[in-house]
Amino acid sequence: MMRWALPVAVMTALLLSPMIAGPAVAADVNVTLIAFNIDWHVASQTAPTKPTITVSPADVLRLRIENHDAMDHTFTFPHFAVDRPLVQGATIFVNITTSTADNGKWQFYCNIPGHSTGPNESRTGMVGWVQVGATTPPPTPGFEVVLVIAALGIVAAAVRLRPRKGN
Ligand SMILES: [Cu+2]
Repeated sequence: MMRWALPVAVMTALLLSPMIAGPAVAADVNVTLIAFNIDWHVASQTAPTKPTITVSPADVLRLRIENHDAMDHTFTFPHFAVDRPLVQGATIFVNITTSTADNGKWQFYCNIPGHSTGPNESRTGMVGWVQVGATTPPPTPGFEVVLVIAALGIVAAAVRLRPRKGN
């Protein structure tokens, strides 16, 4: 009886692991976005321009948006239906609740003429992105099947290699 204990434990762990590693719990993601020198920056006005903010589906992105310029901007984010004025010196707060339906990379910008140009989602100038979910698609279900087959193989090998006592 005891010789089954290890293989059964290994099998159980392998079969349960995809469920244990399942979707992450939704989180609040706090980000300070700064308009400075007619560009967006995260956390600091010296941080790189045209930032990408990454969140997981179902996260709530809590944006604190500060305008450090002596001119007006806007925070305009078509995918999430946000278009807020950001006058000089202002700080505004925008909460964006995401879902799996928002998986992808979405562009925000400033809509003051001359600050950004081009069609939505491919503007240039004062722009940034929010990436919802992984940049690469998650493994297909077929991957889990391969894992289970590998697990069965390991179990079979383990059972065969066990020394037979008292047979
Ligand atoms: Cu602007």
